[in-house]
Amino acid sequence: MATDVDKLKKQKDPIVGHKYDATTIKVLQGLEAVRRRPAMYIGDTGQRGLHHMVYEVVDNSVDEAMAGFCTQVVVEIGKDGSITVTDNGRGIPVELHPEQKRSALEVVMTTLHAGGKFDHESYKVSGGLHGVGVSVVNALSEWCWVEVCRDGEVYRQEYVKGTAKQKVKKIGKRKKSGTKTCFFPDADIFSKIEFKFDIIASRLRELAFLNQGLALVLKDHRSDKEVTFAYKGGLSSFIDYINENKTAVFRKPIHFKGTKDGVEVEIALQYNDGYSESVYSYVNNINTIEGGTHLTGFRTALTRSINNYSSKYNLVKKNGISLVGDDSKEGLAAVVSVRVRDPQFEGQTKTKLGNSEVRGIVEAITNDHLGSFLEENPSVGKKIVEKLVQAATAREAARKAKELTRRKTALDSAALPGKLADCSLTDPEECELYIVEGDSAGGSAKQGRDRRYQAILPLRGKILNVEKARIDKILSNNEVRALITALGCGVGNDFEAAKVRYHKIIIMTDADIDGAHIRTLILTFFFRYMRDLIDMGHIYIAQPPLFRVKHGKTEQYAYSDEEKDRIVKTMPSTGVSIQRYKGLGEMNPEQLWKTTMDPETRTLLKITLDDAAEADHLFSVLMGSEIEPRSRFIQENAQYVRNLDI
Ligand code: 0RA
Repeated sequence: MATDVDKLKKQKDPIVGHKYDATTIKVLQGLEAVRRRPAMYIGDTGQRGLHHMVYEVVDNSVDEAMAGFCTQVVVEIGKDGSITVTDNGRGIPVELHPEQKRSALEVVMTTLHAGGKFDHESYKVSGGLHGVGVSVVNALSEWCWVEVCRDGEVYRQEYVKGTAKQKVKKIGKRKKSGTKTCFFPDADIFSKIEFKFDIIASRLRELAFLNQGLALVLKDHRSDKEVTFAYKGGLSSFIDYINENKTAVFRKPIHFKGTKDGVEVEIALQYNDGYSESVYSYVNNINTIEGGTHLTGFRTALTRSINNYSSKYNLVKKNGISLVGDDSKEGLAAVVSVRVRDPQFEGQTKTKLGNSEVRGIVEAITNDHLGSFLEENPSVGKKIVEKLVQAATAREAARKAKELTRRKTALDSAALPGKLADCSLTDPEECELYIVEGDSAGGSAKQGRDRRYQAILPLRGKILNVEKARIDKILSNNEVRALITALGCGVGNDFEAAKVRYHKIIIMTDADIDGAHIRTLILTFFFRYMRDLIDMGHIYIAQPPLFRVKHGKTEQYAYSDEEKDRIVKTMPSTGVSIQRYKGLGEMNPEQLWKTTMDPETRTLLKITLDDAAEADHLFSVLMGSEIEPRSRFIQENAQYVRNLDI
């Protein structure tokens, strides 16, 4: 296949309409590299990468806001499926770039890592997926245009697959400054071009929390949906959102900011009466899923401040209990956001902050603020200590419960649960575990499976709602215990994802409300207690068919209403029978194998978590104890719930 450079060489009059010189070649080589290996720049060419294109453009406007020059960013999904991002910042500079002899705008849009004076270089991240630059978006777009309002003029330039169609043109006058970027991703690069409102919305919401006062608007012209995210409270609002469905231990989140050696630190936290922790950390607006030095600094200081406070006022000894680091996690909702000039990212997914100096800075700022906060707000201090003493007491009870279960049935793989029909192979890589709703479907699955590599664990009825119970109670639930034992990777402090006995863990429930509920319960359990299994891509959802369409001897299965209609249309109108499956139990073992379990023909949905804070909120609303927000949420977000529930 001819590259753009090759094509250009063959043409007397280059497509860009510019002089064909060294700069042009370099630019085209850069863009060509991006188009040849898009995944290196935006992660992948599926849904994730597609949406990353939007984030990349939005991030540039948010950077302008961070610099103090922009208050609003509007993202529009066009009827044609394009994306337009408009901000009211200073506008990308358009003057001639001294070395490149081209407009700065053109340099920013067409050269990789243009950087420097005309880009927001300061907080940019090298090597990561963020901050690769808007030129990458341009290179991966079928078409793109930018309009810049500066000094009373409107400038415009258009591009095709990353190359400028002509020089920057003046096209009109306008007093207010700003930048508008519109692009349509290239169908040669992306597998499917369909932007999802909910995915973009949750990133904009997150950015609005992280950038106090900045308004981010999302308009969908396909459906006329529109939302504005703007939070006066910033991280405090983020905490309110996380704790929306929970009962806070004290009313207002603790919220503080500080700067040291050029590192800006902002933290908000609050305790709720739940048992799990929801802690999110960010570096330059990027979610550091694997944590890092900023989070370590925060945790150390949190435990230290509370311990100092409780020992100074003798709040713990009275109860004959001592607090350890883990106790300060129970019911903790916290967001730690730092801005670092030259962040180093480490870890498997390059989302772990490595800069060692940040640890001490966050620790010092947290000690300082939390120390004086507790002194000045003794009633809050007392409530926190009470909460943590409860946690310590439960920790002791859990230890006893775990010991008990270990003695009775052993939570390790030595004694597998009686209901488990294990597979004969033992290499986890090859093995699958089907978690099946109900004994009867479990029976069909056992008969229908390939017993060499497929194991079946039937769960009877609903498993315990882990959002409402502490670990000791969860561990005494038979269904949960059978699951933990079958998986073989332990739980809580003993959890080790690497020990899991199956690399595909497939949840197979009925296609009805109960099935959806059970599926969510199981997913919640994985999310709260075996999160790594989700992150490592081990958790799947089986897709049983909804219909069987039969005509004479031919029978076909449909997985959606539309598919059923399509199949029916291909058949003569007489003698067609349609069976709607209400449960897995209505299929015989052979049908279950053919439609849902045979790797050759089945469809599995892999559970991924791009936005843990959003998932956390969703799980807590769906499974938490407050009924009112749950029903309101389900009404308002039926679409999104379906997405998550899949
Ligand atoms: C650097 C300098 C200046 C503006 C920007 C970057 C800028 C970039 C983007 C990208 C999207 N929106 C943006 N808004 C502004 C201007 C420097 C000056 O005017 O003195």
